[in-house]
Amino acid sequence: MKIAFIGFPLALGADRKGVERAPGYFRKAGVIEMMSGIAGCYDLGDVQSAIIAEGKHEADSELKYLDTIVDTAAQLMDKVASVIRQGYFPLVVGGDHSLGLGSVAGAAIACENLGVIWFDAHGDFNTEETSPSGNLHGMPCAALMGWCRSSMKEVPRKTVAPENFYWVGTRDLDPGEVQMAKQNGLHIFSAEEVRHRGMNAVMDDIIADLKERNINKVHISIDIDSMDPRLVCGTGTKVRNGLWNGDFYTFLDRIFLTRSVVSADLVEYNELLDDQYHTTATWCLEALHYLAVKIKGE
Ligand SMILES: [Mn+2]
Repeated sequence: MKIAFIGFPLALGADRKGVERAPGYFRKAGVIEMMSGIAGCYDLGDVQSAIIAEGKHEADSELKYLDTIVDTAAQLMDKVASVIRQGYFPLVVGGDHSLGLGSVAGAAIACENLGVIWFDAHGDFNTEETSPSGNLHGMPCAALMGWCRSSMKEVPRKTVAPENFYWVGTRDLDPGEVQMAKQNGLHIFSAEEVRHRGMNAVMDDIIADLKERNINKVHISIDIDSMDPRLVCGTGTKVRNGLWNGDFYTFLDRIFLTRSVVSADLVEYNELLDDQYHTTATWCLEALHYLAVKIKGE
């Protein structure tokens, strides 16, 4: 399948500058040419909001940059849905993880009974009530499941059932999230579980569950903070004891073997936090390279 590259140069959901530079950084590094050579790739440019984020707090006093993020995510949703319907593979490059609200919602419009794998150190399913920071990149999954009350809930025209979500690499849930996860029986495969059982065993479980639920379309949302900070330092919310490259590439091999992956995100690369050798940028470029190889086979 051919790739449609979509940039989402927004850092407002993380409320920390740097991640908005990533789509431009990767383009300059030649990512479009590289992907064109592997799978075929169209650069659809960047999604940008017409709403200027002047104040931190807009419609909802607790939620930072809500209006701008909701507007941008809604545009991304339409783009992702139409790209999938035209037979291309949307690869959305952030930017912060609030973009998941738009990309997952778009994939859910285009695909019946969508499954979502949220590959991340965090849960990102805080609601307005449980968010400790008011940063929207910690809330997209809650909005997608229909748990939010702010205008975030208006973006997904179709919600995704909580049982269709799978979290992998999780190791930093906020107290409210721990409670919600228990109450709703969310499928959470922590980094610790991956370490103890191995990624292959975890993927056996996920793939069996997808089959059982008749889910044959899957969106994968990759937050680079899923990885161990010793490997990936150029990101804003690092958490110790993360995943390793073997885990990551096994995950991609196994999920693409199901031939069900329809769209993907790669988010939270922050050039300003990278080391002098740009180790994290290199990690991302290699990940994008491998994704292109896998997408080609879809
Ligand atoms: Mn995230």
